[in-house]
Amino acid sequence: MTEPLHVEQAAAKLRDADNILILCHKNPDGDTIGCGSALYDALASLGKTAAVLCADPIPRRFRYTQPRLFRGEFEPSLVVAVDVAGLQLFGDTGLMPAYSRRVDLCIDHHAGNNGYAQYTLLDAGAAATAELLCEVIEAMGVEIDPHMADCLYTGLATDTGCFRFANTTAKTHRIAARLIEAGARVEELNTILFATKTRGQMEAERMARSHLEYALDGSCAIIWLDRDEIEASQADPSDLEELTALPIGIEGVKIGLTFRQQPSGSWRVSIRTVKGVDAVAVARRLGGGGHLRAAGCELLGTLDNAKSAVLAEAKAVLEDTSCRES
Ligand SMILES: [Mn+2]
Repeated sequence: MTEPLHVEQAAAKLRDADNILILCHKNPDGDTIGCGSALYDALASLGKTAAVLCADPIPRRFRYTQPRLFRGEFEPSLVVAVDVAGLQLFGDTGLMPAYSRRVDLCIDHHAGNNGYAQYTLLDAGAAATAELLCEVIEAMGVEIDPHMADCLYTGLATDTGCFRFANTTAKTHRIAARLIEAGARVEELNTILFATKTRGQMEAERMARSHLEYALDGSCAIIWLDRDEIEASQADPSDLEELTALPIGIEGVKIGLTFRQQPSGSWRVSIRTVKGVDAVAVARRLGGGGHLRAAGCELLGTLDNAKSAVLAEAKAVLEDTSCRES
């Protein structure tokens, strides 16, 4: 069982420690990387030795966060995880397995966090771990400098889809305002994060759009990319995540499905839904999971079989939804 902490207690643990290792989740996003980099800076400003460890490379678009990466140069006395909801999300490459089983402190905002750390600071109402970490850093007595502000803003902006998703609260905006006052480069960051695509990403999008099809009387839209196309696009795997916003963005569509073939040949399915339609319910009986409006699963076999299996679940969920509405 993990022991829950509040912000001041988590800040005290960090202030009292030295040789601190910060762990991010695999397939790193802007929140985990932004938090890792900002926490490193905050600890370094207090004269502490610290470093960041992630099982996967840092995506190019986040390279400005410049996390100081761990290469085994010190023996950690405190291991802190940021934005990691469960042990399975650490990944198992490189040095990670040696540390992911002994996490002392977890700072997170996922309601499903399974309490793997000795101590946990969890606020499921926070839009991003960055929202929570901003308060922890201030409670540590550290003044947020412009680079920390950039990193924390990256976490807030990416987890809220640039302050558009339902998780965005008045507090999210108040924290963002503090970060802007501390020097976050809002225009530059939003251009990098939301208005720029790599050529690989554009190429993948072109191919995925060419496969667009509708099902279930137009209430469902599907795009897909097979392995050959993904490789031909030369897109970074993390760049393909944005494709999942395309089918659900079409007027009248209630369930958007994106099928991506994995190196093993299986199909990774991303399920996005409009408000009132439960994405997890579509994924659950296929062995997947996720959030209310964004879920996923992975299926073996041919694309046609995978599509039929998901569409059968989607149909059941839509029928169930319309029953409840009428
Ligand atoms: Mn997050």
